[in-house]
Amino acid sequence: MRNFTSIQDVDDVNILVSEAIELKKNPFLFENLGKRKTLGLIFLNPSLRTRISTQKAANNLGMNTMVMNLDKEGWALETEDGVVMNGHKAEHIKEAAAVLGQYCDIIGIRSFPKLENREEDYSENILKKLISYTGTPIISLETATRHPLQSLADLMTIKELSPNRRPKVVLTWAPHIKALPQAVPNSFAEWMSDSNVDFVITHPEGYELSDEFTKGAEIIYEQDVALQDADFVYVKNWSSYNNYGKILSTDKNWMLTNKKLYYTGNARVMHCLPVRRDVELASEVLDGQNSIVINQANNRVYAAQAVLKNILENNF
Ligand code: SN0
Repeated sequence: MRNFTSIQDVDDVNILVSEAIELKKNPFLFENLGKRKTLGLIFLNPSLRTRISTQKAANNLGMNTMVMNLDKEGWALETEDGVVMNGHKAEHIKEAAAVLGQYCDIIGIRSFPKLENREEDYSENILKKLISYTGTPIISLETATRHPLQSLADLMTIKELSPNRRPKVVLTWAPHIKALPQAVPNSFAEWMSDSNVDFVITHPEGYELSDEFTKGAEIIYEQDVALQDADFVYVKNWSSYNNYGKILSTDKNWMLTNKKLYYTGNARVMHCLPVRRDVELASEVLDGQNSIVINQANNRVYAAQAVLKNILENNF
């Protein structure tokens, strides 16, 4: 593949997941593959796991990495075309991207949605302009609509810990105090719909995700019913897609507790992190035997490494 911005960029998802599982066993097998190649990681929003796991993945392949928190340390970026730049924005994305393309062989970009204008966010303007103007392969580090490195790590985690049958995977909405992007649940739904799992989504009415991502998923509004016999429960908050960017519910009954976990088939509990304890997910669950969130975060390294390996092998 050339870019990694969604599951559609991947030739064979099963091979990519198997590769990530193999790299976890032997992370330094391809330690010279990325020699003298530079990965640039551009952040327009905060990050812990994505930033560190992707750097570690690149290091394991012998690459150099450069990280820039462009929102704080760069010039204010103009991303629209045809604007007379007489305001506070000093640099156009056209030049910024082209220059970064001179210094880097592969570029990763994190760019959250503003959650104000759905058309604008879902147009993925920044991602598309980077693909056009850098001339390098581009990796999404979570953009407005998707977080594919997270979804690959999630699928890898499910594959590692699955019972010897088709597992039931439930994505459940959770309460939050802030309006969060739909990127993680969109992406998770997209990857699950394409996998050998029974996939159920549960959320309060009004929190339907775009059906572009949820095709093939069963949607159940009663959380207790949805959780029945689940093997994996993925907990995540998101803001409304239809009533775009709005918080429609803060109902505490949607927080996953040990009592709710009882309805499942002793399910493993997943969350992409960061998680707000006792708002989204009860501490008793996070600290209990069923939580696999730390292993899930560890798998981010090998998911990123499998993606970088594939891009290095196919483009240089
Ligand atoms: C991001 C999101 O897309 O939901 C990143 C997840 C990988 N999460 C947040 O922004 C959480 C912010 C908060 O204040 O809890």
